[in-house]
Order: sequence, then C-alpha cells, then structure tokens
Amino acid sequence: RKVRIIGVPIDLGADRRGVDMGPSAIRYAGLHERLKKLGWEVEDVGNIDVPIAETREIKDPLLKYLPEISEVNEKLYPLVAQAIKEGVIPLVIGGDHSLGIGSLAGCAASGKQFGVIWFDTHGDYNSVDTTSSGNIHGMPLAVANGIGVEELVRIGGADRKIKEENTVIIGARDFDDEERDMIRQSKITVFSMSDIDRLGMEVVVRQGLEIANQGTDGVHISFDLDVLDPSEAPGVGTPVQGGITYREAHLAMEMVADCQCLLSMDVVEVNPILDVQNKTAELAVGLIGSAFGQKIYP
Ligand code: DIR
Ligand code: MN
Ligand code: MN
Ligand code: MN
Repeated sequence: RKVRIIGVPIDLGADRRGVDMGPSAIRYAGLHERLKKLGWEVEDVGNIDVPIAETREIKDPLLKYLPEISEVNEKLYPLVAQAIKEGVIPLVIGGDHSLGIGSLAGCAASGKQFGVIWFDTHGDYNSVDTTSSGNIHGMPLAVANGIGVEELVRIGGADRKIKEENTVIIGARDFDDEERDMIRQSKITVFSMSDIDRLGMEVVVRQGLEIANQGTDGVHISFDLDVLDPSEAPGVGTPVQGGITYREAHLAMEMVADCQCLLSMDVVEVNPILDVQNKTAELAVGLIGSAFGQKIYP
C-alpha cells in the first residue's frame, strides 16, 4: 500500500494568484504524517517545475497561458501513468484544476479502465468556444472528453481520456450557460447541490461510485476544495455559497475508502493567500486521510 505525492504548483489556469502555494500548504498541514499513521508507505517526488506567471505573457486571452499549461501537463501525465502501472496511488496536489488535464491523461495512459468522480462547484467543461474567463482550470473535464484545442486534447495520446458513462460530477452549483448545455449533451452524470439536499450525500456517493465503477478497474477522484461551503474552505479562488458541509465531504471520502476502488486522486485549488490560518489545507489533509482509510471510530 503505497502512495506517491506529486506536487503541481500551478496558478496559470486561474485568475487568483496564490494557488501555486497549495502544495506547500498541504504538506505543511501534515500530509505525510497523516498518511503514514494510516499505514501507507509514502513517497514524495516533490513538485513539477511550473513557469512563473510574471516571466511569461498571455498570448491568447481565451486560452490564458496555453503553452505553459500544456508543458506542465505533458510532464505530469507520465508520472501519474507510471505510478498506476506500478500499483502505487498517485496523489496529485495542486495547484489549480488545469492539472486535471495531465492527471486524467495519465490515468488513461496507464492502460487501466477507470471511472471519474469530479467533486466541484463547477463543471470544468468549458472550451475556447464557450469560456468567458479564458481560464484553463475551467476546461479540464472537457479536454479529457476530447473537447478543446489540439495542444491540450493531444496530451497523453488518444483524444478521449474518460468514458462519459463512467464520469460523475458531485456538488455542482455554478455552471456557465453554454457549459451546462455541453454537459447535458454528454453522458456525464451530474449530482447538483440540490440533488445532495434531496437524496443526501450517502445516496449520491453510493450511486456515483456505482456509475464510476461500472465495468472499470477503479476510480480517479478529482477533488476541488471549492465544492465545500466557503465557511469551511475559505482558501479557494472561486468560492460559491451553498456548498457541501465538512461532514458531507468526509462521508464522501470515507465511502471512497470503503469501496477500495481508488486508483488515483487530485486535490486542487487550495489557496493559502486567501485562507484563514491554513484552514483549507488542513481540511484537505483531513479529507485525504478519510479517502485513504481514516475512520472516526475504527
Ligand atoms: C468558470 C469558473 N466556469 C470558468 N470555473 C472554475 O472560468 O470557466 N473552476 N472556477 O474551478
Ligand atoms: Mn475545478
Ligand atoms: Mn478551478
Ligand atoms: Mn471549482
């Protein structure tokens, strides 16, 4: 039982600076100790080199820092693929969600069949044709489904990295209009905040895991901290009211641990500059603990 931590200090995919310090904040919050205490062998490969925004220029305002973000994801995907091939769980800590492009490309390149659960306020299903921000962190799920510019879609080979039928978004409450239409046209399953209110988190995650595990070898969890309510997770770039609670988030991760189906995980969008006393990074470490088997009452 081994986990390999891969830091991706990228903030080029989002407008709010500071998320590049996420990997450091998460390590500082005790990530290694937490995992070791749970009996995991922990290996940390450090951070991938990410260009500093001030040293680069935005060439295309609808695809900000496209060359830099492709370069980073070209470096990330083989690391993720290699870990999975070795039977090691890659834990990618960000950084903004543009790293999801490389993570999902790595899952696909591992040769395993995997489902995806995307915990996020947002759909991350924009493309150059639908984005209003030009921020690539709003695009990774679309890119993984073969939608987007060639420079991003081609990373890691084949154009489609995910199976829509095995892809689930949980916690959604802020889709852009055209993005929503694109998701509706896909076979991706969305559990919105309203679904969580009505069904309860337990039912949502049980159904989500069923969908993601149907005919696959396991699941990739991509966890954007902004899925939590901003009162719990203030240190995120795009906080939106009405998110999941502390316990709902832990329940979801405990269920991920119970299903013993976790192949790979991202934890993204922790921004220590916007945070209060590293609360959001500490929350992230707690949630990683639950996903890797920590129980309140073992
Ligand atoms: C918005 C916000 N849909 C965009 N996306 C965010 O910029 O495309 N994703 N914040 O995490
Ligand atoms: Mn996201
Ligand atoms: Mn994001
Ligand atoms: Mn988000």
